[in-house]
Amino acid sequence: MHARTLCEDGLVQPELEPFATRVALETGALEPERQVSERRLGEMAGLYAAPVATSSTILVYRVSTVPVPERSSDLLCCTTVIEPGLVDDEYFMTAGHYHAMRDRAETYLGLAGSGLVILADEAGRWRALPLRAGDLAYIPGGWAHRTVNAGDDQVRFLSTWIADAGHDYATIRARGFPVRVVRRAGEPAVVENAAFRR
Ligand code: S6P
Ligand code: ZN
Repeated sequence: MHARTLCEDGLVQPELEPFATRVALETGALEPERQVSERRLGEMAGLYAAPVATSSTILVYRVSTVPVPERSSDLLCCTTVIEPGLVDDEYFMTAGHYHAMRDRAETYLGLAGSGLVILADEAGRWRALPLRAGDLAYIPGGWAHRTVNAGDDQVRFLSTWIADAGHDYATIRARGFPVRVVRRAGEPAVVENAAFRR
């Protein structure tokens, strides 16, 4: 547990200064921008049903983070911007993960675009939540999560989670999600993932 400093009078001594960050709604960028990572298609080989060239530099998504101490008393926030696109008939998506500390919850607030959050638990149950501007998706502990861009424009969203959660990508890479989101007759469809391993 992270101890707070107590003053002699018993009051909690704050450790951090309050601060403001601007979310540019029209781009998903943070102002000021401090920590940005980009996921390119080649790094996602094996996550899509269709083969992907590991050399592909096509940008799939970008994550901008507000850095804070990674402890249970703080909240991490970031924006994610997923480009529109398809790999064969499968929509562009995030890699997806469980939190390393499985009980850590998270919220996503949709800012733009037409997304779907795919969730799965370790028993193989799955759920799909809409993520458009104004949608708040609540991701309880124990649910792996992946966001899919099921539209023709960027999907942008803000996530907030308990800062010591950590990320377990390996389990998803090994097992996949029970479902995939594909384009059928021009519309998104959630279909069984034949490669899923419980
Ligand atoms: C973090 C949260 C999101 C994702 C981001 C990219 O816990 O769920 O900020 O990190 O959307 O997805 P991924 O699966 O590559 O981390
Ligand atoms: Zn997460």
